Amino acid sequence: MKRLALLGMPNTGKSTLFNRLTGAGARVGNWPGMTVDMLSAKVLLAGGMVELVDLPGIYNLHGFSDDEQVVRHFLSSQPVNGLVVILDATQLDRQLNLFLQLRALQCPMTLILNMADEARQLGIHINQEKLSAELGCDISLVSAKYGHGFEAIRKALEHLLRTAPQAMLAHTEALHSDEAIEAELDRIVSDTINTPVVLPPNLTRRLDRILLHPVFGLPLFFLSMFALFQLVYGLGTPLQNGLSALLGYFNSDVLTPVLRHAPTPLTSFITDGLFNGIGTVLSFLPIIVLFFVFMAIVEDSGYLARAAFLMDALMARLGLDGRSFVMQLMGLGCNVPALMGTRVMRSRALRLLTMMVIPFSLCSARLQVFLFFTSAIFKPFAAASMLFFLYLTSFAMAFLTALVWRGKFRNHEPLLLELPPYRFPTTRQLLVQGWQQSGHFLRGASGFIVAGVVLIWFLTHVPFNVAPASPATLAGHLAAWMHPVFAPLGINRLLSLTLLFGFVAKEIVIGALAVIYSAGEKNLAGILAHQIDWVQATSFMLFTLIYTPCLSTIAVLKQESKSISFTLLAVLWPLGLAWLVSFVFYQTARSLGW
Ligand SMILES: Nc1nc2c(ncn2[C@@H]2O[C@H](COP(=O)(O)OP(=O)(O)OP(=O)(O)O)[C@@H](O)[C@H]2O)c(=O)[nH]1
Ligand SMILES: [Mg+2]
Repeated sequence: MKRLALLGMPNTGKSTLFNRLTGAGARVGNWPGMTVDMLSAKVLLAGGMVELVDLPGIYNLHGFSDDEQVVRHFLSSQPVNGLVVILDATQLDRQLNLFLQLRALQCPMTLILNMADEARQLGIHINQEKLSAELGCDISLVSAKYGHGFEAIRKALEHLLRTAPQAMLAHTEALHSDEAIEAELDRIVSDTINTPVVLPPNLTRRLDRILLHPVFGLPLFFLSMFALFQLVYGLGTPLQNGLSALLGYFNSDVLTPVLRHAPTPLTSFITDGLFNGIGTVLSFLPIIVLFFVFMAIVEDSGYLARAAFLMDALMARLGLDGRSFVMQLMGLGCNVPALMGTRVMRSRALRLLTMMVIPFSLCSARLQVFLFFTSAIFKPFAAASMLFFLYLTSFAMAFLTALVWRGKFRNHEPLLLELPPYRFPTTRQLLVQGWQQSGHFLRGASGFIVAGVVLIWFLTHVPFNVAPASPATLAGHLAAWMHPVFAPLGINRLLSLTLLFGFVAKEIVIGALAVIYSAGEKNLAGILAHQIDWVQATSFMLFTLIYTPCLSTIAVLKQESKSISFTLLAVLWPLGLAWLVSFVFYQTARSLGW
């Protein structure tokens, strides 16, 4: 199959274009370094299937951060029929440099100038014909986000495929002199691009005057994050209640009548195991979807890059930088992509230290556990405050970790960060991102949840002749064995079992509880409120927050660090910290008579 690769500087809209052309769901965001790995998809061009590859953005061909290596490795190991270079039409004076470097690779190529809408707004005029003649290459001026110019793109790609029948490897070692490129660049830019001397006062500059304010900038940022979370729960909770009521009807009016004549263990397996376990997890879906949609707004607006800028000074004191903070925010969705996002960091020490702190970020899987526990144990106002306290704790643990380990991972690289203009996501983008991310959450969760729920049902129901989840079951023995470790934390036997399963994935925790107590979501909350008090619940939540997020993060930690000893450290340190924090909290609370 023929293959075309999308190449360009970070944040030029490669993934947006890729998604539009192929219908794929690559992550898009107004943040240089959104894509850190290659992604490919097929598209029908000139009557044949063609593989299109979306690559991380690169500033030049000599870069040595891990995402830039991905590109170099791809070019030198995978034959391509042509390169599709995508540049930001508003920054051609800076970006054409990359095109000239790529041209030296002697692959057939076509050039796409994206962000035509922004260029027009800024009053930038590009003489396409002249530029095309100067560069000796087809040029299309498009707007990937709004779908303008796709006819031209398809024609250009088909033309590229016709002129390049043979797939070939790019010569990434090709020699070229940067100085010669600079001189050529200056001449081309002044001949073909007309930029107004005074840029019109645009929205970005006006907004930044407020949002990057030296004093109010940071409080404003935290205030908006706080408002965002309020909105997610405010909108999500009624939806969640609706969904769990629906699931309840399904259980009482469909499942129970259908299973009336089935043997008892089978009924128990299906209703107490599969249905309660999976249904309880499913009822959190509305909140998770909303959460991802709102995060997509934050990511796509460009506010994330501002957060990095605002937090940089503070993070530098911890041995991190502004980007580490942004990765932590991305980790609120899921830690795995956030860990991979650290590939944009060149300094290995900085990268490792950032990877140490990301797993403390309270991801959507843990959020689900806390939503459940706080609403079961606390009154509404206290529940919201508790949740907020857990978010604060997650940042406190991350900062503490950085402080403790910054001596081991010393970083000397200053932060150079581009602040992209503010952009407002289209509804289409929001829907696609919300759908993709939640789909990812569900797919990742579903396998684990079903397997975990089935396993827990067996452990808590075998042998069949004793009461489920009693000390005589397999689960009872396991819990007795773990008891000495968890008793000083006020975590009872059954809860300690869920922690064991939570090590695999936090999505399992609530499903596991539902199976252990043989109860659907509503009843489970009542049972829990009876069995444990708020001190025990808080101790359990603190432990859940701090210890290892899931097996997937461990796998990614290993893959990205390529070091077993680092991975061990990144697993054992939070485990120890979790125990210590819960211990101190529980013992202090009890000694105060709470
Ligand atoms: N105004 C405007 N914004 C666009 C256009 N195309 C993409 N964007 C926005 O530009 C930002 C970056 O888009 P991405 O597709 O993630 O860029 P990328 O080149 O894949 O970035 P990296 O993966 O970081 O290299 C997002 O906020 C997009 O919504 C466009 O034609 N016009
Ligand atoms: Mg991308």
